Amino acid sequence: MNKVGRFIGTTVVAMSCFFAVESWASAETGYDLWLRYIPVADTTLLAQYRSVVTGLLVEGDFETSSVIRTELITGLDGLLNMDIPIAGLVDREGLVVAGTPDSSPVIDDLGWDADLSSLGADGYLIRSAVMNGKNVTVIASQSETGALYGVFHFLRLIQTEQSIGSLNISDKPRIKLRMLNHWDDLNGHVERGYAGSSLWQWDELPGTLDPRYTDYARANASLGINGTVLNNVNADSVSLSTSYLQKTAALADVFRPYGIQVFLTSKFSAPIDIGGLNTTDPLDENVITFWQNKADEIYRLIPDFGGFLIKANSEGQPGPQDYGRTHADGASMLAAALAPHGGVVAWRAFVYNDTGVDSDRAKRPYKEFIPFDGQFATNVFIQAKNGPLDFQPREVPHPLFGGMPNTRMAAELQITQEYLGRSTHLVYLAPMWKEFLSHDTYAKGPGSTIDKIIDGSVSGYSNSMIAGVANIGSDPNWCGHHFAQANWYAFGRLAWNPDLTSEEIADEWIRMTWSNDSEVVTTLKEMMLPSWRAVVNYMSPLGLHFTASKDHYTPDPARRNGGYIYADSSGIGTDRTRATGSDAVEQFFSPLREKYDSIASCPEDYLLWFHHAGWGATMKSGRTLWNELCFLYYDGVLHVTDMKQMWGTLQPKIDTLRFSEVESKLSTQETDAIIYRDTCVNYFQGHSNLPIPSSVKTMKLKTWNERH
Ligand code: BDP
Repeated sequence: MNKVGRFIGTTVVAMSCFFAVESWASAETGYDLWLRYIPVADTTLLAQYRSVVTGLLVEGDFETSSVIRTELITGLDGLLNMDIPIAGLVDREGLVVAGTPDSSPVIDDLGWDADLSSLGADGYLIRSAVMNGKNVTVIASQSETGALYGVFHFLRLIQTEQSIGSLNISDKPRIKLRMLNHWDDLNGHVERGYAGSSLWQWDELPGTLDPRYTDYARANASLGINGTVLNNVNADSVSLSTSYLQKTAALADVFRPYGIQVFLTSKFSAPIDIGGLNTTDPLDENVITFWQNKADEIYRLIPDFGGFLIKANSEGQPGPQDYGRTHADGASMLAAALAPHGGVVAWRAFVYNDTGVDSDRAKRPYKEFIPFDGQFATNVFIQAKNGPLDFQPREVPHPLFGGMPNTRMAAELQITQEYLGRSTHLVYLAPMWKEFLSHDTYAKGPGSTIDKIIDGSVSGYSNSMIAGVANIGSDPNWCGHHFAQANWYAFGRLAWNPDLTSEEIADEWIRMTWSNDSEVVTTLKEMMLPSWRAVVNYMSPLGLHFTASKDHYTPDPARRNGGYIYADSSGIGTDRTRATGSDAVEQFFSPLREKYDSIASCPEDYLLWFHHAGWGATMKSGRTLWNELCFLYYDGVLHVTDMKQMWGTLQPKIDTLRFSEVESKLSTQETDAIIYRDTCVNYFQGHSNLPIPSSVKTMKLKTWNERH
């Protein structure tokens, strides 16, 4: 049994005999994620690693020191396929020494304090060094959590078969709060969850702690994720009742040694729902007192509680506007209750009530929030989705990023594939997030990219936050689709370092999750890297949006033709131009505003987001718009067929269960992608009255790179 077998889900461990667990583990269910720690396959490298690593020295008796020790033992025993001895002092060549100057006298003796302090609490150094005349590898940080991050980095080097002979690595996160948002209801249902039920067993808490909580924390810590919102943004006030806070405190105790803070959503009407008041007006004295008392109670139970995530006056949720107050009034009141304890408020900007704000929904969040720029307390983040609508397969970046220079802006990305094929379609989301993070808003001139807005550097803020709506559930493989794990992974890695490329992240993830075999690595990259473009193409290319039915999975372009698609006999797309449309372009800074406004300069990926373009318009490829649309829909499906074939070639190199599970998902994806394509193309054809070009129908299966 591989070493990580001991982390296998409790329920199964509890219910099964040893052999059942053994076969489940050896069948590789995907439970181990990217932390499989199987022996290094390359024997030359294995010998080298064994000569560099001969033992461990982890001083310190903090809870996190013990996590570090366990992780290093589990990881190195597994990867090097030997029992790694634990040393009490530097007594031989080849020790791995991990910790902080505070917890480890030998690290303290190195005198690295200046270097460590420049890396902040979460940053770390990994260096090959000499101690007492012996060659050692030191993983050091100012904080135990930072040292744990360094340990995961070190293990990753071995997992991905890199050299560890002469290391001089320093790393630190760009963004301070790297959060998962769980949209989990208290009854176990996960809103937009496609991987089973919630991980949190509220009925059993606080008495029973599913060891899966520890594995969850461990996986997150391996990526540097340091915060988790446990419950749904469509909140239930019961989560703030004393008995539920005790349950949350038990989870916080499990997560703390892994450097993870817990947060909760709170319903704005909690003072009425559980406080016995008849108002929730944020300026009402009793309401203010309710929240202060609630905050005091929470911090008595959870001293490092992170804060609240709030969805207010959105999709029927209560909020300050119900009392004629503003987002700033609501957020400030909650922020004041949390401030004495060091907590923060993430106030969501996902609002689109049509109360005379604007007839174009895409313009509403911006118009609703812009007036309050500069009015939010320093412990408030405005958390906006990547685009102004709602996690569409591709969105134009949200104009609020850059639009609110005097506000701490947090980005909300969606890891769960609500509109992107749920856990059925293989879609690697890093390229989408990279497009968003590297988008230049021009807010303060060129270079005002969204990653620099979120990390606080554009406005000079030290506090910063990024959130990902989790795709995690109780399924054995956590995410429903083995490849959906890559999106959890990619989110965490980008939250730590937005400069990493999609390819670098895919490379790491593939090597750790599947194999270091070069054919596997190359093939899986060819599958994954274009997969987001492919799904955009077979669902809603060229800036189309809201082509899905109410279930957000099956196609139904007719449903929102009136509101967002606007296909008619003259053309297709939403007119958001200045002269003839909703003028959504004015929410962007120059030169983007002009670029988007003109059909000639608008990027084709956003064309139908901003323009109602004629069917005969000429595209960069030389095709007409109609022909291009058909090409893209067919092209998207071809990539899925291509992925199926590529996956098939890897059968001899992939473990049985995971191979067949992915194979079956790819077949469904292909069937459903064809349905999506045909439904959309046929519907649009009813408006264009043009034939689907035969060249498109007979396009040959070639790899993505050859077709483009
Ligand atoms: C939409 C989801 C809905 C969420 C909402 C939100 O369909 O389930 O509650 O976003 O973000 O995308 O609040």
